[in-house]
Amino acid sequence: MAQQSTLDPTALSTFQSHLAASSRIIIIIGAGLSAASGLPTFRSTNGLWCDHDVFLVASPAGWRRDPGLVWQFYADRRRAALRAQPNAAHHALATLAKQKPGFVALSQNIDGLLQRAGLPPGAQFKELHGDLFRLVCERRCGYSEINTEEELREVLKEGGERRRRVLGAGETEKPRVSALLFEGIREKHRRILGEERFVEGGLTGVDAAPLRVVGMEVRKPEVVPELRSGIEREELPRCKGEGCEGLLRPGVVWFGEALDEGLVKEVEGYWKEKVDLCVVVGTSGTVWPTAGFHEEARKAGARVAWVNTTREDCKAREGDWVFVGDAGVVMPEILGFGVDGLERDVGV
Ligand code: BJW
Ligand code: ZN
Repeated sequence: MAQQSTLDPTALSTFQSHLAASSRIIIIIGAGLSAASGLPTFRSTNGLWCDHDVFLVASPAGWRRDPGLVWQFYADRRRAALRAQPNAAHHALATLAKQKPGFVALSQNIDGLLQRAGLPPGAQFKELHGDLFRLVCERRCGYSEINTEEELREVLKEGGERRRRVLGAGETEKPRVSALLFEGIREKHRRILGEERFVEGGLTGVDAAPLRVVGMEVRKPEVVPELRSGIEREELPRCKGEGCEGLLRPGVVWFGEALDEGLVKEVEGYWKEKVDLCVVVGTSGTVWPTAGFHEEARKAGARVAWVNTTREDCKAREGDWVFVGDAGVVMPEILGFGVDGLERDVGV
């Protein structure tokens, strides 16, 4: 039996007419795009991974304290991404990229699923927060490699077992807002203000707020386990740069780290030409600089469409389209492939 659309037919039809007439189309992507492939979004984890605060694990301070734990987190995600398949939304976007030469995708995701859906060679696709399968030197000596092995090291496969052995009863109790978090914030402030203006000390819980996703309801244990994986530095993948003794780390961008400078300049260039349509899909829109891109697109003349399961995450203005639902269902439909997945004319 044919599936029924749940979208407003007028909105769908006006969106599709605009899509057909659009040449420069910018798609802004977040974790919700890959939800239908079974990959959890940051929010859906409730802010926790194995009872650790994900924002601490995915941070420069977390890396300095316990690179083994950070590696375990990313090893889990590498395994999950390798086992996942691109969903109908990835396929619909890859097809749109083939049909519209002015297609640009700006993705916060690091999972590689959109590329695996078959983006055409030369498609404008930017991974703003890096790539789960690129390994870079922690010392930024210039060495990097693409590595898609499922298990990077035996020690990373052991995952939780080893952690549980290390974290004996009574050893896990640490204050909720940890010194580790403050360490990261201190470094960020130091970098933003510069050595001369930076004043040591005086950080409070309020300082932690910008690191969190605004409005995120985080189920937090009263205490968080100390970051201890029990993995020694010597057991982790090493940089192969000549004479370099650094570790390899995931080539991703953590809070407080700068996005690739060249990439940022390229993205700034996108708003200098007319943009016809901007589609914001599956992002809470809370992480900068991406959270500001829809405004830039608007200033460049774009009409904006939102696709999200949560209406409140769509920062829609009058005249925008809002399509509430699973991206895996909504994207193929609005892009003209129908609820039944059949390709239709999208005005190439
Ligand atoms: C569905 C669905 C389904 C669910 N279908 N939808 C300006 C103002 C204030 C603060 C700052 C600022 N500028 C910088 C900052 C600090 C900070 C920041 O933004 N803080 C905020 C929290 C306030 N930003 C940074 O530190 C950035 N660096 C930076 O800006 O440096 C300055 C600089 C810039 C340029 C040049 C030079 C210097 C770096 C940010 C890096 C973020 N890193 C992470 C980890 C990446 C690696 C990894 O993945 O492990 O990126 S954090 C995490 O958040 C990850 C994600 O990519 C990112 C965004 O999350 P996303 O995708 O939105 O996911 P969720 O889970 O939040 O939301 C899911 C959404 O999907 C929800 O809306 C659901 O409803 C929806 N959904 N299922 C459709 N089936
Ligand atoms: Zn190195």
